[in-house]
Amino acid sequence: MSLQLPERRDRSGTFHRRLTLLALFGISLITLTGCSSESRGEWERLAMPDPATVEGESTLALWQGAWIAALITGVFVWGLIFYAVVKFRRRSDDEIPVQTRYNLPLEIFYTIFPIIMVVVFFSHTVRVQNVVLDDSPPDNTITVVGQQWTWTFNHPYDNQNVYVSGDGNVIPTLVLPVDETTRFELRTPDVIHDFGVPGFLIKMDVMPGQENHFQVTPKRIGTYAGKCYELCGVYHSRMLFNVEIVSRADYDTYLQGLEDAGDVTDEPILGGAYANEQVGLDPTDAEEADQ
Ligand SMILES: [Cu+2]
Repeated sequence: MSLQLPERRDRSGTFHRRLTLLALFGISLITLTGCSSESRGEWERLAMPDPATVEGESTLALWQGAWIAALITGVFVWGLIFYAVVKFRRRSDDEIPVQTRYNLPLEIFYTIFPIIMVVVFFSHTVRVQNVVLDDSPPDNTITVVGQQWTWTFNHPYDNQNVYVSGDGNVIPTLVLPVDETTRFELRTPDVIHDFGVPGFLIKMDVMPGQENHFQVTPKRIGTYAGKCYELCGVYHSRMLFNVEIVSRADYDTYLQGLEDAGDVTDEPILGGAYANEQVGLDPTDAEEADQ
């Protein structure tokens, strides 16, 4: 017995030192990361990107609202748990607390309340979905083609189709006019891809044989990054693209530039054999990678 006491004291000393170190580490982490206005914005948006489109604002509001509702519920439930743990902890008298059964008000509460929560979450989700998937006639339509392993963007211009396409080495750029609604018609000749721009807070599957579309209204000029969100195959990681939101005048200049460069067809390029030619990969490379 006499030997155990110093050992115990030692252990609790180490424990306290570790706890202090952990607390210091936590405080310095918060202090070091929580200063810039950029990271403050990230905290406010709960890690969502700053939406670059009008539609993205609704998605962000849904995200924030859902987290706030979940946190309020969490605090309430944690409170009840800690209350029960402390109030009914084991005591020396070893008396079992009153066992509550057939408590009708309590049972009604925990049945009705989750149903109300699900209804509220569901109604807000449907409301935001209607905003994000709004189908009213857009100002512009761009046919987006996902292909193994890049993207082609077809813009109607001058009663023709002008296009830009990436290849194995070049990441294509999707140019969009600001303050105008642009619809993306999503097409693929091969496998399922997923077209998305994190800054737009939306993505959608690009599926063979299915004509998916959505539209966005970019609200500020800038450069963004886009990518394929579906693990579509061996060179999936190459399916990146840039997005440039420009003024109407710059957009017209850009389209004219594509026409002048001869990147013109009668109809939007939808891929197929043409898409595979665009890949820019040595066929033997692709074969090796397949194995
Ligand atoms: Cu893909």
